[in-house]
This record gives sequence, structure tokens and C-alpha cells, in this order.
Amino acid sequence: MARTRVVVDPITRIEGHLRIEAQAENGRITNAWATSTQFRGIEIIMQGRDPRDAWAFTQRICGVCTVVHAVASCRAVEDALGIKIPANANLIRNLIHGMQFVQDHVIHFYHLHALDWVDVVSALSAKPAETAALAKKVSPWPNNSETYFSEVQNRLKTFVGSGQLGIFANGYWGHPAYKLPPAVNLLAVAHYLEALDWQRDVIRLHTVFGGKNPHPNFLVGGMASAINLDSRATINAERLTDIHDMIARAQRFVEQVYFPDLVAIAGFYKEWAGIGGGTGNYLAVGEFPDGDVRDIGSLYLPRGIILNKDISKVWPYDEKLVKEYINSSWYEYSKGDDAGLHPYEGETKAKYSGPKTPWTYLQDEKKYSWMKAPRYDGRAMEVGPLARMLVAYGSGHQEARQLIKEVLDRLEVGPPALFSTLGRVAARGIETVLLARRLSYWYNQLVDRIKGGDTQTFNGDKWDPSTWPAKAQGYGYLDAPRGALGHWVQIEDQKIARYQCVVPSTWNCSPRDGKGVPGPYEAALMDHHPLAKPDQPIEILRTIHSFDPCMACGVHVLDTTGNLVTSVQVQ
Ligand code: NFE
Ligand code: MG
Repeated sequence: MARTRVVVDPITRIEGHLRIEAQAENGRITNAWATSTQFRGIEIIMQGRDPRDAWAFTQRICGVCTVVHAVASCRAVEDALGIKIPANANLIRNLIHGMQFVQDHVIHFYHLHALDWVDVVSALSAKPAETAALAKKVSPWPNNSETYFSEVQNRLKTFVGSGQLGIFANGYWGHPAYKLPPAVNLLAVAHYLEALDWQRDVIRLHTVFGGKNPHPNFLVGGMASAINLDSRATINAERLTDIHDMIARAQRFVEQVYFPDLVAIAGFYKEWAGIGGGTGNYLAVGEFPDGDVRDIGSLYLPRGIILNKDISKVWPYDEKLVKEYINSSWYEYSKGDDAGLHPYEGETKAKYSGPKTPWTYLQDEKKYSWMKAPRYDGRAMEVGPLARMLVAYGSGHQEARQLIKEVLDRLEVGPPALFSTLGRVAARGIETVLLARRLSYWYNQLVDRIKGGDTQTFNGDKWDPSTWPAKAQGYGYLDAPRGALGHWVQIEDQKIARYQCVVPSTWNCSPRDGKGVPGPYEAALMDHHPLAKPDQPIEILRTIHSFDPCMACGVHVLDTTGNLVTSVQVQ
């Protein structure tokens, strides 16, 4: 077979605009390019603003991870100004962020990723009794009945019969890469629909602690969640009970629906444990501090680096070694294209030189993306659930080790299977179980503190800008659902002088650097990657979706010199 060029643009079921180009020969991908075709200017408005407001602006970088940029921003400003937040505020942040993870990962599995593995049309020919028998074998979930599954199948038949597949339109139904028997396809479709209702319920936790969702409220120095058991207007006993019940429902769904489905489906796709690994280098900044966020030892998910797929050694993370390159990106640096800049010196000057026509291949261009190329000590690093679980495993995290081992045993594969597309999907599910369980731990701690008389959620010692030094700088780390996130802030005369974010999808969707080293998406597509039918590139979707891309996060442009990028006239 001659070499085929494949362009997938846009990749759907993600956030933002992503284009993948690949070359394939004899049913295998030989080369790949990932491009963000989107330019965003949201962060230019940070400059000159009050740093106490930064969280509210940076939070709007994304509507999917609607919490993480706000927390990273608060942590960066708190680091710069030397603010310690009260223990209750840290627990509330953990609860909000923990529930964000749980909701986001479940939505990803069912609504953004499942249809790459699950053939909806095949579910029509399933026998609901078979689905029920199979489901009962792996889970005590109360809806696992024949009646329930046949009701779902009838709803699906009505959809298809009307000729309008609605949310299930545009799949590659019938593609030979789909391997699940009809009964398992029906199981997954039923839970796809069920997860829609479930996620809407459990995410109300954000509305209790943060006033609303998406984009709950945060506060530099703590949380704006007043606690008073005797007031109807604050966090009180009734609201805490509501939170308790939401956490219980979140955990039950994750343990009885998501996790068993994941393991059942993965069992039919074991060959994907040898496909789509990629860089072999992983970075986790860690998350969920028990105490002060600067105490790395208190992080529930540990911080560290794995190199060359060697999980016997976790290297310490040194924030000075992060640099961003623009050799393949539509930007210019004052020191030239080959410079690598640490975020404290970060520059973002857009210089678009993209193709003049939409049918030009970007693979033929030197510069081909709006993503910068972040590198750690010169290396392209994968971030996200797989990176976190590998670092946890290598660090001796007992609960993570136990679950990882359980999944590997049930799939009858060894640890090398983790370095793959399937490993990425499994790591996300394992992490969700860990965090769904951890929510109760934070909840109980919070309730115990309140019972003990501690209701403090805000430290106002540094609220008054006249107490700040003339110059300050700091950074805030946070491991978001999609991976390691860092915000860097420099404050001068009480205002933001420079603000930089290095974001999970920027790491993962990075283009090539000056040495030609591909980013994680690109490397994954070049790792033993099949492509059976170039005009139905479902295999590309499987691997790219396994990262859970978010271009809105990845391209977040800051003009550090304060130049006007555009002016909008409001009449
Ligand atoms: Ni827009 Fe986000 C997460 C962050 S990823 S979704 O998780 O940060 O690039
Ligand atoms: Mg950036």
C-alpha cells in the first residue's frame, strides 16, 4: 500500500479545536502531527489587574475543568504573598476539586470516549437478559435488570427508527475495529445515559461550597464558604448532609458502574495494551494536600517524574527545569526561535505563518500549531492520570498499587501494559476510584473540625494590598484531571506584572521541539499504531481521546509585554 496521508479535523468529543495529521503505510501509522488550530487571547487581560481577582479570570480559560485554573491561581498568589490558608479551606478545595475529577473522568469515559469502543447500533441486537446476567456478575448496581436494559433498548430503537440518532449520530458504526458483543454494547449505552443524570446530581457539591457550577467561587486566602450550623444562609448541618449523600452516590456509581464497565470493556481490547504508549516520560506535580500545599509530603497523589518507562525510580520534580519552546509554534521570542523560556521569563508574541488555504497539509510547514512545546529538562513529558498513577505506583502509594495490580491481574497483563492507550484509560478509572473514596475522608475531617468548633475558612492577614512587598512572585501547582498544571505570577506595586500558565493539554498536545522530538499525542500515534481504514480513522480517535484533550486550556495566550493584541469596540 502506498503511503496515505490522513487528516482528522476537527477531532470531536473534546474541548476546543484539534487537528491530527498522520501518514500511514500498510495499515500502520508511521508519522503524526498534532495541531491546535485555535488562538485564544484570554489572559492578556490579566496584566495590571488586582492579583486577588486573577482566579476569576483564569478560571474562564476552560468550561470543562471549571475549578482547576482558579485553584492554581489562588495558590500562585498565596505563594507570592506568603499566605497560609485555614485547614477548612484546604479541605473544601479538596472536596470541590476531588468531585471535579470524579465527574470529569466519568463524563470522559462515557460521553467523550466510550463510543470509540462501543458500537451503539450493535446494542440494538442485544438480548437484554444477557446484558442483565453479565452486569449482575460484575456489580450489585440495582439497575442491572432485564427490564431496565430492555427499556433502554426500546428507547434506542425509537431513536434509530425515527432516523435521527441524535447524540449518537456520526459514529463509525459497524467498523471492524469494534469488538464488543451486542450485550456489552447495550450495557455501555445504558450507562452512558445513566451517567448523564448522575453527573448533574453529584456536581451540585460545587454549588453548596462555591455558589454555582460551572465556575464555582474561590477566594485568595481561603474559601468564600461561611460555616455556621445555626444559619440558613451558610454551610450548615442540612447542607453537610446533602454533601454526604452526594459523595456516597458518587462513590457508588464509580465503584458499581464506571469501574466494572471499564474492566469489562478493556477485556475485549487487550491488544490496545501494546499500542499508543508514546514518550515514556511522565510528569505529575501531585495533588490534594493534607496540610500546606507547599509541603510536598502531604500530597495524597505524589509529585515526581518517571523517565523511559522505568517505574522503579521516581525522580524529584524541579520547577526550574520547565521551559517552553516555539520552534514549531506560531509565536516569536525576542531571543530567537531556538530559545527555551522558563515561565518567569515567558513571552507570547503571536506570529501566524499558517497555511493560506485550508487544504494545505500542516505537516509540510515548519510551524504548525498554536500550542507551545513545554519541555522538562529538555524532554517531552506526558501528563495526566497515567502519569499520576505511575508516579504513585513508583512512590509506593499503597491504595494505588493495590488497584493497579487488581486491574492488571483481571486483564491478565503485566505492568508494561500500562504504557499504552489502554493503560491511559485504565489509569483514569483507577484514579477515579481512589478519589471517589477519598472524598469521604476529606468530608469527615471537615465535619470533625466543625464539631470541634473550628469554622474558619478565610485568612485575611494579607488582604490589604498595603501589606504587600513592592515586588513579589510565586507559583501554584495543581494536578488537574488532564494533568500537571502550573500558574506563575509576578506582582509589582500591587498589580499583576506577568502571568503565565503551563497547562496539561499544552504538555500533551505539544508539537515538535527544535530537535524534532514529537509531543505526547504525536509520539503515541507513532507507537505501533494501527489504521485499518484511513477514511474511518477510529484508531486515531481511540488514542487521542485516551488523553482527554482540551485545547481551550492548552492554548491560553498571554502577552507579557502588554502589547495590544486586538481592540474590540463596543457600541
Ligand atoms: Ni480545559 Fe484542563 C483539565 C486544565 S486541561 S480541561 O483537566 O488545566 O488542558
Ligand atoms: Mg502558557
